[in-house]
Amino acid sequence: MLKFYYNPRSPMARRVWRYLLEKGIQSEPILLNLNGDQLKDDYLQINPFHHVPAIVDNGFRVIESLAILDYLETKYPTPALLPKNAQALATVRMVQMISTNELLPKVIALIFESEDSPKCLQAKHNIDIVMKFFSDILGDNDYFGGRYLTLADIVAGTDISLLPKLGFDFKNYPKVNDWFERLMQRDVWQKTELTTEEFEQFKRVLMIIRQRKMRKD
Ligand SMILES: N[C@@H](CCC(=O)N[C@@H](CS)C(=O)NCC(=O)O)C(=O)O
Repeated sequence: MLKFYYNPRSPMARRVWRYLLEKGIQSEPILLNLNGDQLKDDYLQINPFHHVPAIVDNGFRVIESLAILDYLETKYPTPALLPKNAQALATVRMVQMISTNELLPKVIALIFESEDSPKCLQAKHNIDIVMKFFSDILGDNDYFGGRYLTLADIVAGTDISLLPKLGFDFKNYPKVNDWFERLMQRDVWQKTELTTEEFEQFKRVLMIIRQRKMRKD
């Protein structure tokens, strides 16, 4: 069976977790608490960068959440969560990459930086740019790829879901707001959304990982 190494509070692992649930793909979940268990030799053999998520499928290892999603989507193409149309596919990829490269690092900055610090204000400014971009892309569609859920919604929806927990609402972005509410009505999303307490645990884990990284650097 497909082995899925994850932590339910990690946004990157949550992307894959939600994908597996949306597609109904059976897996053997292997929980890493990220309290040092990701640094043990047996896990470093799977992911030398000691991150979750990772999967091992019949001995084939894949790390990096976006690569895992591509691997699984190719292996389990139905129902399709990647469009075939060139423009829709490019849009889905753009949203995935913008969420990963532009949004998530700024969300993490909001967690670490004190409110009204220059870094926090800059992060909020960049998040606003992403929200405007996402609003334009959504237009009158239900989801980023059109009428149906795609990998773009899973990735961006999972990353964006941290924002309300940090006091950032979407009232200036009604299209993002409607899309987010639509996602949150889905069974899988209701079952897997972080509680306030789980989010506080996630922040503590992030803090520990960050301190370890700063000591190493
Ligand atoms: N680019 C990777 C990043 C994964 C990542 O940063 N995972 C974090 C949790 S969100 C982690 O496992 N950190 C543990 C560590 O750095 O020791 C991906 O998309 O899979």
